[in-house]
Amino acid sequence: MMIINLLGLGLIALIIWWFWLYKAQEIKMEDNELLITVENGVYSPSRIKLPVGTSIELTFLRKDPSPCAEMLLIPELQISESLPLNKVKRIPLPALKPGDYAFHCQMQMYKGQISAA
Ligand SMILES: [Cu+2]
Repeated sequence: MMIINLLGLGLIALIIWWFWLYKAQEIKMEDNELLITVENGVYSPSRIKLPVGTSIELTFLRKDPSPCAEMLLIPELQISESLPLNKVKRIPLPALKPGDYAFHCQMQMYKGQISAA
């Protein structure tokens, strides 16, 4: 009985997660910009391709309440920003040179990479 209840809860969680993911992708398409969510230990998407030489704004939505997820660092670009919980934060990037730029939280538990080409 207990196991069946747990399975049911797991299924509900999966459905919520699935629908949330779908919604996030929809926002991205609609605004024609990139929304990066911060949740469950990952940035999604975590690998981002950007064109060289244009200034672009990254949009972050942090859903993870842990303090670890708060800071967003892009060391090569001297970017260090705090992400408010459940609010969209826009971070303008300078025009990029070709190369890879890592971004991560303070303790590097969340990790992502921007590739400019
Ligand atoms: Cu962290």
